[in-house]
Amino acid sequence: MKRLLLILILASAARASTLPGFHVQVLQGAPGFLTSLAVDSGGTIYYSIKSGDVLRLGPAEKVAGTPVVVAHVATEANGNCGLIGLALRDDNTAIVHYTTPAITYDIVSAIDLTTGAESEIHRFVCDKDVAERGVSSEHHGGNLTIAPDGSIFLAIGDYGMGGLAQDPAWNAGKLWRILPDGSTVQFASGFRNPFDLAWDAATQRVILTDNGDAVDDEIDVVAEGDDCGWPYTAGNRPPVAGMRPPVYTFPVVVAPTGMAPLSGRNPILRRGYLLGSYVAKALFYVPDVYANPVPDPVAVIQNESDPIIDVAEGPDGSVYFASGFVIYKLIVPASGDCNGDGVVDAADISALSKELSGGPHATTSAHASWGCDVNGDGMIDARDLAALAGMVRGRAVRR
Ligand SMILES: [Ca+2]
Ligand SMILES: [Ca+2]
Ligand SMILES: [Ca+2]
Ligand SMILES: [Ca+2]
Repeated sequence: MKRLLLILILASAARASTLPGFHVQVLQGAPGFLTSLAVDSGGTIYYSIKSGDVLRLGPAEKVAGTPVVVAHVATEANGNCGLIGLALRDDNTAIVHYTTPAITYDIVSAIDLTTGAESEIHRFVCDKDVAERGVSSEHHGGNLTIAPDGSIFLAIGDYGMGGLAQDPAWNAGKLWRILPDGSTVQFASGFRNPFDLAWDAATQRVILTDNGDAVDDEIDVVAEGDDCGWPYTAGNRPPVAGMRPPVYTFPVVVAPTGMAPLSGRNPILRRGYLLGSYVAKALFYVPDVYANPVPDPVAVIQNESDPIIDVAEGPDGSVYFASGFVIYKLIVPASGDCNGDGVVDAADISALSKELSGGPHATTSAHASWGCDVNGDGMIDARDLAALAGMVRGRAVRR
């Protein structure tokens, strides 16, 4: 049975297509529907399962054995509800977001990863008029992110009732900041269903994706006090005065899921963001959300057999992502491996010369592998050729 499961997992990974030189390595299957993924400073993976378990998976470099359940929260998997978000505050504390079984509250709790003990931080009432009544399982947002000052950011979707996103009396359709003292601030409003977010401390902005109801999946750069427009406008629909338009609207429905900011530690995916997608079953790379216009996200992986739910960067720059059922590592091309065959040698010099025959261009529009960007500055140009020649000569001398 175990062997059959492994074969099925390997077979499904093999169906995905990646850009040249990128590879996908299966780490392990998840014992339930995975909703979020995080990596601690030692490379240990933590993840959440919709039905309420928080699991630990050894240092990712030597994954072995079975994942360990470190905690369970009182929730029920139901539609968009259950244990729907997890982030690490430090190596011993996860912050989780889940709904109560009757969908009466969205709860944010701290989980002690050694003892499994839960301490509630805040509960957002769902139906503000009659708490016991609860609300629909649609659109409760999901993942959280933690700012360097200890603030927790999370979004709660509109529960499938657009008007609530504009009603200041309801928690729905809002982006929340929970300060380290436990107080809450409504950071922004006008959202439909943002599943994940990141905090950019340098610009004091929240970067998030909002799932549209038509062809209007968005990337938003959100400042405190913004109204991001839902349900009065969305995507490329006419702007509404005073409402913050998205910085990017996907031209097709992708249903964005988890996202990860890149720290500069990965040799190829250095800056910007990685985004998962439910419908496109793709992992997108977004190099710069501040560019005007924001360039089209590039699918590093697409046609996965299952939706991609979350993505995270490890302490050494390794990228991990997960479908609802399997955790993977993304292997990027080595710097200098321009033809994407896994080695850096003289053949890459000819591949890079050929790549450059049409002139310098962005790494994201490489015909060959992104490893052609030898110095990792986002452009493939003559400086990369000089750097590669130096690398290949250096290796020949060492031999
Ligand atoms: Ca919007
Ligand atoms: Ca996430
Ligand atoms: Ca090569
Ligand atoms: Ca370059």
